[in-house]
Amino acid sequence: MSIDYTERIPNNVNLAEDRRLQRALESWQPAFLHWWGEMGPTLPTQDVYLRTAVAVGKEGWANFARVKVPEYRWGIFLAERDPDRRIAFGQHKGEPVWQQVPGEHRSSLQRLIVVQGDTEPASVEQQRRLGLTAPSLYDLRNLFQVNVEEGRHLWAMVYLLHAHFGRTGRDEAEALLLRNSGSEDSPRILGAFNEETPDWLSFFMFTYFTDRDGKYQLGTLKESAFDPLSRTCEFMLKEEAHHMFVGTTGVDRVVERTAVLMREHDTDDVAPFGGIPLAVIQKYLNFHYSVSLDLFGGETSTNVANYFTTGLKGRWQEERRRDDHVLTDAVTTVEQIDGGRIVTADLPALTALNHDLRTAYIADCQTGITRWNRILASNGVTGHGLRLPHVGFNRKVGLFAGCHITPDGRIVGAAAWEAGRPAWLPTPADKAHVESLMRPVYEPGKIAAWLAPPRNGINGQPLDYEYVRF
Ligand code: BYC
Repeated sequence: MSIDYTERIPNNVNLAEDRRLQRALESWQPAFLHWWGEMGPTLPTQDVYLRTAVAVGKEGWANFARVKVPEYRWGIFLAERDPDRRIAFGQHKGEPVWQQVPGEHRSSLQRLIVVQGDTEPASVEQQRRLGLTAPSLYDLRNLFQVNVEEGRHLWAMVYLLHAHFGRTGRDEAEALLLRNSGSEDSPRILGAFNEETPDWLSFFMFTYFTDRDGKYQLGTLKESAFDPLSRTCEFMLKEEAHHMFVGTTGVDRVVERTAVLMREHDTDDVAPFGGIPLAVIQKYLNFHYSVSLDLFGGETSTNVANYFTTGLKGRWQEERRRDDHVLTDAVTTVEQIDGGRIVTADLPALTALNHDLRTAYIADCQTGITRWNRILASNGVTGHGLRLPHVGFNRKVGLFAGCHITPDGRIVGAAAWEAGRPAWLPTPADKAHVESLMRPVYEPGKIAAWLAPPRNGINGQPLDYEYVRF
C-alpha cells in the first residue's frame, strides 16, 4: 500500500474522502509546525540525508534523500488492514477487532493514546540542543532521523485522537503541543520524559533504554482490539527499530573507545586521555535504566488488568503465548518487600501484567550488557564488566518507590544510600567531564575522540558522506 505524497498531509488512510477530518488535521498542522520551530532541533541546516516512509509493506518501505528538515513530509501511515483479524485476548477474545471505539472504552483508550502521544514530542524537546555538539555528521544525521520520526509518531496518535475521539480528542491533540518536557507548570506525563538529555552519552542511553520501553509498549498496543491503534503501532515499530540501533551502536562505540584507551594507557581513569571512564558509563546506564523501568507503572495495577480484560492492551507477543489469553485463574511470581527484605509472592497474573512486560524488557536490556562486555573483552579489558543494577535501584514508581536499594539489591537506610549515590549515579563532576567532551565535529568522515567510528555508513553510503549540509 503506497502513500500519497501529493496531499498536504501525506497519508494512506484516504484522508481526502473525509473532508471534516482532513480540515481538522490541516488546522492542527500549523500548530505542529510552530511547535517544531519552537521546540524542535535548534541547529539550522541546509539539508539532511533522511529516510521517509513511502509505503507500509514488508519490503522497501523507505526512501533516502537529502531533505530540508522543516519541509520533512510528516504524515499518517497505518500498516495494512487484515480483514480477518480477531481479538487475541481478554473477554472479547475471538471476536472481530473494532474499527470504531466502543463507547464504554472511550476514556481508557483515549488515555492510553494520549500517554503514548505525549512521549513523542517530549523526546524531541529533550534532544533539541544535541545538534550543537554531535560527534560526527553521521551521528548528527541519526539524531535528526530520530527526531523527525518521533514527530511522525506524534502525528500517528493525533490522527487517532482526531479521527475517533471527537471534540475531547481534538482538545487532547492540542494539549500534546502545550505540555513541555521539564516544564514546571505543564510537564510531560511520564517521569522519564521530563529528564534532561544534555549530552550524547545520555542520548545513546536514552535511545537504548527509553526507546526500548517504547518498543515494548507499542508491542502491547499493537495487540489492541482497536484495529486503527494496532495498525498504527505496527508501523511505528518499524521506525522505532532504528532508534534502538542508534542507542545500541552508540554505546558500543563509547565502550570500544574507552576499552582502547584503558589498554593503551594501562589505567581505568581514561578521562585525562579524552575518554569516558567505564565507571561513568555504568552510572549513566544505572540512571537511564532505572528511570526507564519506572515507565512500566506499578508491578501490580488494576489499570493494566482492565486494559487487558477489555481488549485495549495485550501482552508482548500475545499470540505466541501458550495460555488461555484470558488469565482469570493464572498467577505469576512478583517481588515484594517484606520486613526489610525482598521476597517473592504469587499474585493474580492479570494485575501483574506491567511486571510481565517489564520482565521481557529487562531480558532485552541484558542483551546490550552482554554485547558491551564482549566489546570490552575483545579489546583486552576483563574483570570490569558493565551490569544492569537491581530492578529496585533508584525507583520512583511502584513497589520499590521510596525504598533505598543499592545497585546490587541490598535494602539500606536513607543515609547509606545517599553516601553511596556518587558511586552509583552521575555526579556533577562526571557530568562536567562528559559535557567537556561534547564538541561538534562536522567535517565529513571525522569523528570525535571519545567514541569509536561507526562500522558502516547509512544506506550504503561511505562514512565520509556529507550526511548533513549547512
Ligand atoms: N510517570 O496503575 P499504574 C515511547 C501513573 S515510551 C508518571 O501503576 P498503569 C517513547 C499512571 O499513569 C512508551 N506517572 O500504571 C520512547 C497512573 O495514573 P492514573 C510510552 C506514572 O496505568 C522514547 C498511575 O501512575 N507509551 O513510546 O498500569 C522516545 C498508576 O499507574 C508513571 C506508554 O506508556 C510514570 N513513569 O501503567 C519516544 C503506553 N507510571 O491513570 C517515545 C501507554 C505510571 O491513575 N501507557 N504512572 O492517573 C500505558 O500503558 C500506561 O499508562 C503506563 C502506566 C504503562 C504508563
